[in-house]
Amino acid sequence: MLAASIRRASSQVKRSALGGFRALSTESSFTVTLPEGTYETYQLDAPDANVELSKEKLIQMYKDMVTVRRLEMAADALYKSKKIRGFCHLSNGQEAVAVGMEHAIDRDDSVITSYRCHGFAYMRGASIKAVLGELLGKRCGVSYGKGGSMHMFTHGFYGGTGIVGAQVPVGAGLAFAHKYSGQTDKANFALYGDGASNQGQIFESYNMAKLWNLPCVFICENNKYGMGTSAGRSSALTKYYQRGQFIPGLKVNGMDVVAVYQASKFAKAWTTAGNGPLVIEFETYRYGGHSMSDPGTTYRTREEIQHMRSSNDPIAGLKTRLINFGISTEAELKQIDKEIRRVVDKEAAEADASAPPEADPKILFEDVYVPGTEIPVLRGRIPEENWSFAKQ
Ligand SMILES: Cc1ncc(C[n+]2csc(CCOP(=O)(O)OP(=O)(O)O)c2C)c(N)n1
Ligand SMILES: [Mg+2]
Repeated sequence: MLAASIRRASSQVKRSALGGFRALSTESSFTVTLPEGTYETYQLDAPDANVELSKEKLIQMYKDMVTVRRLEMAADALYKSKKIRGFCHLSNGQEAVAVGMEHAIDRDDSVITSYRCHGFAYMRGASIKAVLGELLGKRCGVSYGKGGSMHMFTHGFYGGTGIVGAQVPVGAGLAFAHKYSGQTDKANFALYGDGASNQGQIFESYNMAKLWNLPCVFICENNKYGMGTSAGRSSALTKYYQRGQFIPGLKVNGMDVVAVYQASKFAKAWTTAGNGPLVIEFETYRYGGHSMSDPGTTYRTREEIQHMRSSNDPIAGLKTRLINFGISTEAELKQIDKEIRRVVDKEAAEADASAPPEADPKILFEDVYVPGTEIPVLRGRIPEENWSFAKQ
């Protein structure tokens, strides 16, 4: 996978889409050639294996993946010190998906995913402090400390969904909203796991999205396990990119951030060109257990995890590329790692020191309705708990 070549593009001459020739102009522009085996297709022509990227973008992708990993490591430590409680699902190993995708799409595209959402929330614009603050149940959290690990939202990011698969029809609905409101250059990216992929609602969403030609990219993050169940034990067909039947599909090496970037860019262009939905399978791997209560080693071997870490790690993969092609030195990348660690530690400490939400019922009823659209009274469990918006 790391055999991909990055060639300095300054001296390169390339055929443009118009059929003429153009020299890539800047010294800092690179063409990454993705290795064979990066893609598998279903009723689709594969995206270009040559990916043009600036040096700055490649370095930013590296910084973003390191940040997401550090963020998850900080969450892990805070959980183990019992400052974070409840559900918490980390994405160590899967960073290339959130990072590569965000670099390829626009802020006004919509994204919705499962509970393994911290990296997406960060990439969609939530600060490190806001993500960790949310996990800590603090007022500075991205959902004001009321959502926790699975319920984070920012502009263009619709969660963070605890119910397996439930985000997929909502994603199709968001795609419908893009189309209905005439946002012809916007698409929805609806992510779900291999464990969600056999649910009826996934296929119902496929059907409606195809029927109505919606700009929806269905993305199966296949990390090989749904809790402790391996994909082959739950799915009659583990080629998740082929499961749209009447929807074309693309399987991508989800441990390669450049491949994820290129596939996401391709998907956005493809679906907003009026071709309807697309199914993508990002083949990836989570290093940790399903959640904090799962050591993650009872249904897979330590050797398997070690092998994925040492031969497929998305951060190490990009690091090798950056070094091999003279974009950064090992020492520069080490310095970046150190600085990111410092920033994450600082924001974690700030989030930890922040105040919890005020112990006042009004906090509970905030953000239930868009201001100005509230119903007069919201019923509580008992009449004494009824909340009158009208009286506020
Ligand atoms: C409707 C529903 N059924 C069961 C669960 C319990 N549950 C939580 S995560 C999970 C496995 C999902 O695996 P996958 O979709 O592969 O996502 P991953 O955890 O691998 O990211 C299950 C069964 C749930 N949250 N919602
Ligand atoms: Mg899974």
